[in-house]
Amino acid sequence: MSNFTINKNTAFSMVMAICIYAILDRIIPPSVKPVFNLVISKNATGITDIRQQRDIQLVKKISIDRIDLADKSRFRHAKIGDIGFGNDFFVDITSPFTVKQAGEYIFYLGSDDGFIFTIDGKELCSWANDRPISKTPCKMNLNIGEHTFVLNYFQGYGNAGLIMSYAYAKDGEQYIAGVNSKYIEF
Ligand SMILES: [Ca+2]
Repeated sequence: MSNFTINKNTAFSMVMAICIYAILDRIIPPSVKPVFNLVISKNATGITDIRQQRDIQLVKKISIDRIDLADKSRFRHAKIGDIGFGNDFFVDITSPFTVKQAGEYIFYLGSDDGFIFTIDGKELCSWANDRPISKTPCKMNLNIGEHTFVLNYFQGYGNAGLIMSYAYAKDGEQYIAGVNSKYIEF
């Protein structure tokens, strides 16, 4: 016979503790470092072009640590979960960043569906319509100091996703937007 016994009260307390943990785990959203502020807007009509007239029904705002939102073929953060609206929504991100080494940079915009990428008011690249997730490289020479990028994105229907990374052209190593390096800080 074991000396270790669990009376009814202890067992009840343990079950309660597990239940409370499970409930809290479900109701408290996981938090990530708030680096980028996303404005996610549900459109009332189908979206087929990033530049089409918007007819916004509903807006939500969420902060995330990195632009790595293509989990399970959804507009989804690996830790926070689904953050889009399913179909027909726009996402707008405006963010400052600091360049630490002058030179040519390549920004890789992976999107399903379309996007427009702008730095310091200059539109660098875009994909107007729908597509399966694909990467578009966008190059720009940047001076040391503060800059601002704007990323506009839309999801029409079906699969969705958005990933942004960057590289210092001479180096070539790619970093996800939100990951600081010796080249850029967000
Ligand atoms: Ca899509």
